[in-house]
Amino acid sequence: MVRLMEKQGAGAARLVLRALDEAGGKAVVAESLAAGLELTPEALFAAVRELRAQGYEIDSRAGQGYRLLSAPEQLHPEAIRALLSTRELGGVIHHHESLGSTNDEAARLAKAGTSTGTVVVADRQTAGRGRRGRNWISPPRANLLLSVILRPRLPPQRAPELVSVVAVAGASALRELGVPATIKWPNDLLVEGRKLAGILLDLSADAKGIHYVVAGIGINLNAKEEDLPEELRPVATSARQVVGAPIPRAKAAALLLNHLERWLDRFEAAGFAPIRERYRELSSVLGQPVRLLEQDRVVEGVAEDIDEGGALLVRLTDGSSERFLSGDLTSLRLSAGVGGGESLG
Ligand code: BT5
Repeated sequence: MVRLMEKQGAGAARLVLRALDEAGGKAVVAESLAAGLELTPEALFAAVRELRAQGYEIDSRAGQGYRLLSAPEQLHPEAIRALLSTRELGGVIHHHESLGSTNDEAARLAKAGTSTGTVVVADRQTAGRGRRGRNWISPPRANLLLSVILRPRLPPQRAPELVSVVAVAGASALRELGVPATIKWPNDLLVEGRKLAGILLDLSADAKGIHYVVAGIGINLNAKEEDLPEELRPVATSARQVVGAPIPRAKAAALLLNHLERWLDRFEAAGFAPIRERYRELSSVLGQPVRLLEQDRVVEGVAEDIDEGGALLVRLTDGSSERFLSGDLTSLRLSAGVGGGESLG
């Protein structure tokens, strides 16, 4: 009885939370939960009440038991803004529980003249986009789905360099969160050869210049392996899987924007050279044998370098060297065969 008494209060709430979290969104019958945790029914009820007061959404239905629906960590604009150290990025933040695509919403806002640096985040996307009609898949409320409106003073043909700026910023933010992310040219962030994040830039420009760029990034923060479709499980990972603890989404969003603004400032002040230098250090493919799919063409060779325009230089098997601005890359050593990278197109 003494042991049961000790487990009341905050300690019991933690135990219940862990058990519900481990159940992975499935209901746990109250009696077995109480018995498994050695709690009295009253202590269990009090623990659930305590968790709800903390903002956990816990569903309870007669006969079915308790089910953890969501954790209190929210992606509210105020939570992100509290952690920002930017001048321009995140000045306005729009948060949506559900959107088709944050990139589409940001493009709509950009077209309507919304200020540079405006951010769109969503808990869930119903039509999340990768490149060339591919999908970006993300379980609700687990990850970061973020787009930001930029209006760089650049000739449109230099816009692909921005993909590298975002990639370097994304990897830097993840590193600050304890995730040793590397870049797979040009727009994937990897850990141990598995895809952790993807970047998608949508550009609106004419011959005179860029109207706007929407820089979108999807980062697997808290997704568990079983949250992803089976075909992605061997090739994808999340920050939580790497560090072994949930990652606060608002903090990740703020870090990303902080790093992005710093790298954009450097890009504006000194051009692509400093970006290129960091990109090369963070690259997971340089020096590696690769297969590159560009439109209908497949080439194999060694990824030699990133040039001063963000293009990949590949030494082909016949000894010649070729420059690629876009394509899907597979590292023949890492064998992380998820849709590789492509610049704007
Ligand atoms: C990308 O395309 O990697 C760019 C993804 C950009 C997503 C963000 S989320 C916020 C913003 N709003 C949007 O609508 N999009 C952006 P690509 O290189 O084409 O890779 C797509 C491929 O990655 C898919 O075909 C899958 O194989 C794989 N994939 C999809 N979801 C994934 C995930 N959660 N984790 C790892 N790989 C994934």
